[in-house]
Amino acid sequence: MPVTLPKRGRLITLEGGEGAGKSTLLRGLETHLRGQGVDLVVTREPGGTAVGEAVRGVVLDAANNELCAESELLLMFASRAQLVRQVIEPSLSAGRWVLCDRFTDASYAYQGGGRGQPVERIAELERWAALGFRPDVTLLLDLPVSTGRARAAGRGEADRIEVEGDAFFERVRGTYRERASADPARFRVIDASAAPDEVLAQAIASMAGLFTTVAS
Ligand code: Z5A
Repeated sequence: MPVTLPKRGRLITLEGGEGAGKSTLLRGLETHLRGQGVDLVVTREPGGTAVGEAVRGVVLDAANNELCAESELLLMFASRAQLVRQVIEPSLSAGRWVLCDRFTDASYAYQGGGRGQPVERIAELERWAALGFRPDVTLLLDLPVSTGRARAAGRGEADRIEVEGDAFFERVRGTYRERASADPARFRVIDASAAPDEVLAQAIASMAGLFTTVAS
């Protein structure tokens, strides 16, 4: 069935804890959205630009265990500042849609909830470095920490953040859920413990409203 696409593109982000199934869902959504005629840019954080990918290498390298929480937060926003200016803003202005694996909510969840960095400092960085960009829709893949960690365990060596304990990931999950409750117009909470096909179906159903939006 033909759909109406808005003139300005839409920013859709995927969030969730470790092993939540974001990469799996991203592949399914990409196929679905392209099938709907959406001109789509798929990207990720940290990363998505040459500078951002270099930053990703630094923040995830388990050998960098001396990296302090403040540097970690600033590096996430250094990557984001590049992505917003080089990829997100130009794409949306050109009417392209952007599907991004993680965005600023991850900084609130991991650096705020997980590491205890002050929320007001993250909010200031969001306004300044990320130009206040907020996604049109954020799909939060929610599942128990133990389930996600069990899925991720089979993947080989843990990165610098994955070595954290369950208490860290419980705080991350709690922060995501609080943010979703506080902004139900933007967040769609998906039961990520369901089978992959069902997770994709939930995500597609939750985004139906985006297509019927009249050009703006
Ligand atoms: N980070 C941060 O701290 N602050 C920030 O601002 C940003 C990021 C932007 C890298 O993120 C790290 O950066 C991340 C947060 C931090 N650290 N941690 N931990 P990432 O998104 O690139 O990496 P990740 O969080 O480690 O994602 P992941 O573990 O790769 O998970 P995923 O992409 O959500 O899952 P997946 O690869 O699709 O699936 C994992 C496994 O489960 C795989 O074997 C699948 O086949 C399986 N799977 C997937 N879906 C299902 C379902 N539905 N049922 C059963 N099995 C499934």
